[in-house]
Amino acid sequence: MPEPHFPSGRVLALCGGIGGAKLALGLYRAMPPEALTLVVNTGDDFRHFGLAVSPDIDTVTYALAGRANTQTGWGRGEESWRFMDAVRELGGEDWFGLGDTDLATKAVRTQWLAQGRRLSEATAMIARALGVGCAVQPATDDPIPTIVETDEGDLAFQHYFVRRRWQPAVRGLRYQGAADAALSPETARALADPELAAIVICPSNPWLSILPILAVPGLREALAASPAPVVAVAPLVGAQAIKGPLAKMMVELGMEPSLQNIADAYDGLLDVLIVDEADRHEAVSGPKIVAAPIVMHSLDDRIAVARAALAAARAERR
Ligand code: FO1
Repeated sequence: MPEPHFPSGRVLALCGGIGGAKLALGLYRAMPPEALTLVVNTGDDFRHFGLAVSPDIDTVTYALAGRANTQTGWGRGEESWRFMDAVRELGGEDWFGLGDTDLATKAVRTQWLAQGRRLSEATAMIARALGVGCAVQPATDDPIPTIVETDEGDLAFQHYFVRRRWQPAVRGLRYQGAADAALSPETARALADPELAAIVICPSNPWLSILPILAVPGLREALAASPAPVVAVAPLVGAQAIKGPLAKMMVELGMEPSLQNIADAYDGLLDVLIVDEADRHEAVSGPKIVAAPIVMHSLDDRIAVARAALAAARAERR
């Protein structure tokens, strides 16, 4: 009988972006969903056409619901684009793609927030409606918009990432409002849960997707104080970002795109860093290094990486 793949007890994972959503789905399929809590980045959130857009929350929710657009990684599959066609015809802003059914998610979230619900509540309602069986939640219900300081000036996150296709050179990042943000009750409870057996940091861009979460007062401290081991999966393979601007951004921030700089970005928080087999001989000081195949193309890849992360956490607990 093979050893169970998850530590008995609860698992809390931090994720954001498209790479993060891949491992989130792997975890969701590798363990009992009711034992999994996904804390998702909201630094990418913004208002567009007056709608409350929470891109990373929707990317993760759609991935777990089996409703994601597998080509782009964001938005819904089986999508139609009549709204965007009409926006273009009217001369409206068409740089951010809102599919017709994805638009419904943004619209109902906007209405529920306007009726006084917290982002956590709206997120849980959408996840439940789409049949997601695990907790999906922001770290805070307060806005923590990421500002990207570039050689073209300060840009709101989506203007940098989508409108300018992450071409401006990054000079710095600010997690605006994070210092005044309060942990959501749901996330505070999940972090304090004595049943917490593993904390997983998904292979997201640390600066864009994980550090905004860690900037919420009390979150980093709770992870450091938790008896549960902290296991991160590297977002770089062989010093190249698998998707998105990570390697480019690291160079612009004056860093070599190395696993050491990824480990250092987490500033002593990691017990284990899982790196790809290709990087098995990479010298990284700080966290314990575990090598495993971490590139995720198929669902089986996602589940295998999740199992590697959970097995690493289980081994660390002994
Ligand atoms: N990313 C893009 O590159 N282009 C888009 O038009 C786009 C639209 C979009 C709509 C809804 C949504 O939930 C996400 C969307 N994203 C789009 C992805 C999103 O901007 C990024 O994935 C995250 O903010 C960063 O990981």
